[in-house]
Amino acid sequence: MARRKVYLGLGSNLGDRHANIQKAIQMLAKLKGEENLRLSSITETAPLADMSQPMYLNAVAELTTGINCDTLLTACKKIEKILGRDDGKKWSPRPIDIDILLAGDEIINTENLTVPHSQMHLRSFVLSAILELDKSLIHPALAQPIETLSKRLNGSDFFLDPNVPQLVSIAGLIGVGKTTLAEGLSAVTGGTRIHEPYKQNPFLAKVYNGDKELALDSQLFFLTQRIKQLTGSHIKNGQLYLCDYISNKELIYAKQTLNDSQLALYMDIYKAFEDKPTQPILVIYMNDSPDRCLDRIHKRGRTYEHDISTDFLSSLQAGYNDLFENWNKCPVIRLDCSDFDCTNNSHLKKLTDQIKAYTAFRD
Ligand code: PH2
Ligand code: MG
Ligand code: MG
Repeated sequence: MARRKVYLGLGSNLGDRHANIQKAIQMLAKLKGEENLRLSSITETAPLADMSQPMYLNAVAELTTGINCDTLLTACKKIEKILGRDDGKKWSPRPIDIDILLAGDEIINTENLTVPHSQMHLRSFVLSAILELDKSLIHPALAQPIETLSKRLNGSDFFLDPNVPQLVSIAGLIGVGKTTLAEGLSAVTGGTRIHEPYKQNPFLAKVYNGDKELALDSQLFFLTQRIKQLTGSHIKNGQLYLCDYISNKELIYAKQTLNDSQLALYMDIYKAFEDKPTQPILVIYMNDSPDRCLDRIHKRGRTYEHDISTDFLSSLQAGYNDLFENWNKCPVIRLDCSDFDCTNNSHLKKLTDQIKAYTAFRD
């Protein structure tokens, strides 16, 4: 077949880890027709999934080769064996693991082999090593630049865990379309919707109308509802949920709406319950300008929302941007809503394909 660039992931967490990687590289360089092998820097990483394992060294190698992926996989397995790997249980400590990450724009889904690697987009150490070798690569299955995939992780590493609730939370300004998106995604995926109960909040309209005394009550109502909706036996491991808010937004709103003494009390209560609600495994952060959000707010015509200002929305947006600037709890897909239509089925299907890559949900 035609020569193309193949990226291999190397990982070692047993024996002389550096020597193992060097020996694997020497053997890979001797593969037939291979001339231009390049290696990324080698980084030490914490073991994913099983934290009791020793630390890993990880790196990525770039090969320019015409060897097809089946043959290459056999060659990699042979090298793993020569370097002392036994075929023990999945994800056990090993002198060397060699995975095919990318092979040109090939997409392979067979019993033995998935290319691109099924979890590479969840690992910052893999994506940054690839970017060291080539900044311009596109992930052919996800149809996204590796650089975009890397930004979604903000430097952290994740793995798909089917044994937690598959909670996808949608974040973004009032009027950006979070509820419409949750509904659309739920229709496409069959996932369960979780909706912010703003209508049931008896204080909200009064607070919007300027009653600052009730701002704390309104915040406490939402906080209580978040915990009720996102804890308890109705939230099941492995099930897909599409939630039209992210619990952490409460702090952003609290800082906007509460006075100092209200905020101090609120913070104490918030902190005591912070880790109670189920955490999202993926966030979709919807982005649009405050002006376009304000347009939608006026169109939907909830009377109490009538006096929301662009300034208020801009402050909220700054709060959200701060939140996600340092977010490392799960991947964040940034959705530019100037060219996304939450009611367009082909837009929703494309986004669903991205979501599937970050959750253990399968249809
Ligand atoms: N590989 C795994 C499982 N966990 N963790 C780190 N840090 N690096 C790896 O290469 C790795 C892992 C399965 O191959
Ligand atoms: Mg591996
Ligand atoms: Mg492997």
